[in-house]
Amino acid sequence: MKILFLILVLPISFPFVFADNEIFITFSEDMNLVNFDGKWTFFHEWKESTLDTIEGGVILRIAHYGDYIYALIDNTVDRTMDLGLDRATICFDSKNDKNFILDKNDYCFTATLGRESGLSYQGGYPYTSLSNLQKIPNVNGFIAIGGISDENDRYDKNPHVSYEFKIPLNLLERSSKYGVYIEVFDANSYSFYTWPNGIKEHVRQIPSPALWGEIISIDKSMPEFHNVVLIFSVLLFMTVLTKKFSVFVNKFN
Ligand SMILES: [Ca+2]
Ligand SMILES: [Ca+2]
Ligand SMILES: [Ca+2]
Repeated sequence: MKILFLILVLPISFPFVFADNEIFITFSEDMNLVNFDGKWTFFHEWKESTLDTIEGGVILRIAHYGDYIYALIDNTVDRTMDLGLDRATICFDSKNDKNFILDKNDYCFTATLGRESGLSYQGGYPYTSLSNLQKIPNVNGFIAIGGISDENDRYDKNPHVSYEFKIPLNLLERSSKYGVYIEVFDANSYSFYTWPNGIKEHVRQIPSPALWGEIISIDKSMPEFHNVVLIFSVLLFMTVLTKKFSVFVNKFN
């Protein structure tokens, strides 16, 4: 059991230093309880998730559970409900290639205020748009929804625009690190809020992945950690059982 204890504890026991353009993503079973209505619905809903600030007044809560990444983007500064226009986009650079343009394993997902169905885009299409993104069919389990906050919001009780996402990890190829870009748009002020800050140069263009930040599962739990522990525990249990059984058999021989 000592070995299992070390495997469980060592990855999270060393001090880590994060740069400004890094987000630490945590494992949270509570994500299973998220009610996808585009807002912080009840007191505990997003409490067990990582907290980051995208840009003054725009909050990100993010976690992973099972086969999905879960994210809440809370735009407390957008109090104008521009239905069908206010939106938030999260982009992932799978394999963290940091290429100059988005490649085939890079994806963007958009949630729009007032729309229950989100949009999915894939990179690697140089002739489709300025960002070489192509709209693709949504995969099973994907959710991206924009909503209007209420008194349950953790950061501001005044009604404002917020977004919830459920993004399938298998589409992104499971990894402990991705390149990430987040963009939040308020149609009323025609303002973009981005993470990392200040990298958006053209209104219709997603910035180059070379400029994006990174999202990191520091305990490596996002790709496979739980399966490894499970397999190891089963093997350990079998070994102990076999040894006990052989002692028992020897006693009666
Ligand atoms: Ca909710
Ligand atoms: Ca707005
Ligand atoms: Ca990539």
